[in-house]
Amino acid sequence: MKTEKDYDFVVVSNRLPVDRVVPANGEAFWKHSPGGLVTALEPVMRASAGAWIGWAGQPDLEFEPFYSDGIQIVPVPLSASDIENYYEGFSNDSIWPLYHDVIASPSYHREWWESYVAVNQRFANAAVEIAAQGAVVWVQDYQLQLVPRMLRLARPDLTIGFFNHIPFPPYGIYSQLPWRTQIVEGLLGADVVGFQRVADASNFSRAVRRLTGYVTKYPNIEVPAYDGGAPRRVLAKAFPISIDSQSFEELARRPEIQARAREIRDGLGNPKTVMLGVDRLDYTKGIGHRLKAFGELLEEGRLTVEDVTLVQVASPSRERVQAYMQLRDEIELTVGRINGDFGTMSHTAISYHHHGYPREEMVALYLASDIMLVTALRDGMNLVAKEYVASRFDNDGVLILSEFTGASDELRRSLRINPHDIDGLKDAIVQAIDMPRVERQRRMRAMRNLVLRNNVDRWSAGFLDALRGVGQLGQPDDDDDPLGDLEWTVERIRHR
Ligand code: GDG
Repeated sequence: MKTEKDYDFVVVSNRLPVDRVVPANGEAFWKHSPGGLVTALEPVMRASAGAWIGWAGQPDLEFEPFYSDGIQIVPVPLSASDIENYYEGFSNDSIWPLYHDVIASPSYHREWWESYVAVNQRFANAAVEIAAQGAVVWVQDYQLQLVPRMLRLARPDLTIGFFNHIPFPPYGIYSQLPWRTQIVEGLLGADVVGFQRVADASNFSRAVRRLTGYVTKYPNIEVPAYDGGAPRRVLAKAFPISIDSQSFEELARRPEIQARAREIRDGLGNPKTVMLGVDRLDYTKGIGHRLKAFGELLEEGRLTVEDVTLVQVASPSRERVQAYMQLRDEIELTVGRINGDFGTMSHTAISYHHHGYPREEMVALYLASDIMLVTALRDGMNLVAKEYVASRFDNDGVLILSEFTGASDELRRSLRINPHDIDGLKDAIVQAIDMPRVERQRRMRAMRNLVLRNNVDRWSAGFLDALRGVGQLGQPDDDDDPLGDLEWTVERIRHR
């Protein structure tokens, strides 16, 4: 390992990009987990002495830093109590439901908050220890919102970025949070605070104005210096995340994956239409709404199980959090009812899978499906929608996409739906089934152009460019945003 304070580019995220695998009778080893973020950041890491700080995924274990595929990995230990309070508690039972428009009720507990502060400090300290003078530190996501300020206080020489993968809620909702000012101040320690959608960035700016009175002009926020010097300018704007589009297309073009897609359709009894849902089993994903729409279409005889099958992959998630246990029961009860009511000896209505699958199998499923159903009630981006599009090199398939996802800002040629409007959702399903091939292809082609161009490399390059730019810019970044200009003027008058 290099000596301390030697890393020019440091990523800090709750989870490391490696998993520790412990075989039943063998020695534990580290497995690289090839998520989109890792794929996008690997080249940057390799080119510029990079390190990744995060939790290894197992409680009460301490690991020495090590190299994995050219990345310096720096594990941060979490105890069972940290996991209960900081992770399952404050992150996943306070912030997650609050930031997703209180679809489920957030719980607030002071001991969870205390643990969140302590664990954030631990992650910040790890970065303080290894970041070189003037290094770039990029902090990821809602579990670590206090880290930017902690870093700036300890190491004013650093350039600090933060990216929020989930939505940032409107002020009326955000203001519930007992620690709302501390979180906003925590984020404002960064030079660039990135969000998925313009709406998230403007919700954040509004929260800043309301809670701190700092002057904002989208996408800039003027923040007083901690040492009483000249104010800093923080850039808070949208950087919609994407996927490694080319690798999805490349997988989809493999003959063995196409053969597997045909096998999947055969296994389902070759219905005319295969519909697909792929989600972590999470209450934000609107799985119940999609089941309700499908169940009603079968009940009304507008669809039959001989013609249409729904494949639902619900990958296990946060299984120790109460709301997730309850959701699983509800979904599985509904699936059982629909299958019991409408299934025949030869055809099931819903092919339901509570598993995670290898990426190859996911791509085969994308290819095997005529319709992809994304009915999230609120979703930062929704990568599944983009993966479906990237995989369809045949320019076929229809994407039904909730307007409450970040992806719907870009994928305008999908069939955009409001998942709360069950009749509208049912009509969209029928429209997708009946859509002529020419129209399917026209829509898919347009969406593919976009997803292949705006891939995750472009996303990370855009964010890092903005981050490198902040130190040097003399002028505010003037995005063409008339509402922002108006707010800026109003704020100016107020601050006179
Ligand atoms: C958060 C935000 C934002 C799922 N099941 C399997 C599997 N997956 C993969 C999908 C996709 C990823 O997991 C899920 O990404 P999403 O974007 O759909 O949703 P979240 O997990 O909630 O992610 C979200 C994202 O962060 C990125 O910023 O878009 O809004 O909530 O890549 O393919 N992959 C495999 N097997 C599975 O069974 N291999």
